[in-house]
Amino acid sequence: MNQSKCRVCRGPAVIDLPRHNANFCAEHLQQLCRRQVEKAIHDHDMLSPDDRILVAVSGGKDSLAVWDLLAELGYRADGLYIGLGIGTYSDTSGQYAQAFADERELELITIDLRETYGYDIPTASKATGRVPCSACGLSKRHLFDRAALDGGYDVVVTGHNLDDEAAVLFGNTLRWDIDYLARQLPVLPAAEGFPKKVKPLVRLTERETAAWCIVRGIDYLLDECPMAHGNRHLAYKEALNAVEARSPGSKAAFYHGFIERMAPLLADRVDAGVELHRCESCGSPTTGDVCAFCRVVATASTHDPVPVEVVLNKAARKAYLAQMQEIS
Ligand code: Q46
Ligand code: ZN
Ligand code: ZN
Repeated sequence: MNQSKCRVCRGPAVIDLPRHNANFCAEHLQQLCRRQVEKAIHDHDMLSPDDRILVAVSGGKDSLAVWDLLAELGYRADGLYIGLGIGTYSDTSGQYAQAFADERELELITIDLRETYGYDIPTASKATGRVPCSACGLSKRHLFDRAALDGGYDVVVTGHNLDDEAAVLFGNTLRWDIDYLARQLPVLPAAEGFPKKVKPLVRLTERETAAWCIVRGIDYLLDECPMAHGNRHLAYKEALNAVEARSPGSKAAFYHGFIERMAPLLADRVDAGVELHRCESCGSPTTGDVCAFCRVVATASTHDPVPVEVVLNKAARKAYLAQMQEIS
């Protein structure tokens, strides 16, 4: 950006942040990001210095930024990457995750769905009739929970940022989905069979985490998952960005206002869950006899492999093929 000055040191700025009504140089952008993450951790009692942390790593900017920030702040954090088998997106994202871990000598655990469980996300979607993100979300949740409990980790960290959380909140509010709203918290405490889960980036926007990666020299996968194309979540983000452009700070006020003033009023809905028992097959908590993950494995692992293009909708397929052409 031309000639604008850092609010803190008056040196040349690298980014303007209208919601802070200020510009920042690379050093003071990092200071701002660190402080926002420390504040989120402190205000919501997310982490203790001795915690063993497992970071859900996708190879995108948010998961690498949160891993980098936690390591920098002195936390003991390992990563877990799950190979979802979503065409070239998965191949490339795995390489970014591994390169990041190798460069910083951090421990990255990798689970490949096809190697270990005999299926991938496109096949699971086709075989079970679930939309890809549903098969994917339940697989990831199960495997992160499992890996955290089996590996003796105290907490699972995800890289959800302010834009992600505000978009989900917007969707839940549009539908007045009270049960989802009640559970939309930056910390989910541990429960029988579930590890504690936290989101330390809830005070940073997507643009700020991308800027963190750039000034820290972190290479991350720019492409979105092809399955995300056209989903409602992106439409909510665009709508909130339009409001934010007119009125900087609205996104943060919307999300943090909810967490501070509205979420406490819904607290009694959080525990109003159903009774859980152990899955007959894997022992994880479930409402039925066999958990949803084991049912997906049983159905998808016996199905012929389905290429990613088959389960993309028309617009997503077009975008995916264009992206493949660019790569080759
Ligand atoms: S990876 Fe999986 Fe996301 Fe791709 S299939 Fe959907 S849920 S969009 S975070
Ligand atoms: Zn500065
Ligand atoms: Zn199970």
